[in-house]
Amino acid sequence: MEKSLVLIKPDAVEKNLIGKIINKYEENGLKVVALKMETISKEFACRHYEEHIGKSFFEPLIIFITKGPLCALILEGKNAIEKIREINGSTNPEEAKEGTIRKLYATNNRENCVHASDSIESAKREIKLWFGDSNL
Ligand code: 3AN
Repeated sequence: MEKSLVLIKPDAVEKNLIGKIINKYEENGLKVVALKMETISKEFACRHYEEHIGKSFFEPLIIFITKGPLCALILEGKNAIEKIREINGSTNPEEAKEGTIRKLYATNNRENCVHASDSIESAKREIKLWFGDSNL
């Protein structure tokens, strides 16, 4: 069993897509084991996206991710990290496969509805950051 940190980003919350997105994960056998809704601070957003500090898209990314409420979840399942990234689709919705969340609902490569941990190491770091040690 593996755990991953997923964010349903402010664009998706704004478009009333929380239910549809969680349904995609659940119907693929993933279990929601923690969930909360929050508007995060710029400081917290910088910690979440620390690997992107200095990149050209960093500043607008921080403005976007802090602009309204988002939904943070821990999902658990077999091969969860890889499975969730397949369900989400490519960062750029134009390149995302048919049926993926980003193909269905994303606007562009910034406003792309969802985030998911990309490795076991980043899942551990992100779960600890968002939900604390006891949820690892
Ligand atoms: P992913 O979320 O698909 O793993 P990352 O980790 O490379 O993508 O990027 C983190 C976030 O930064 C993306 N989800 C997206 O919102 C934003 N982002 C990535 N690349 C770009 C880009 N070229 N232009 C604008 N925003 C980007």
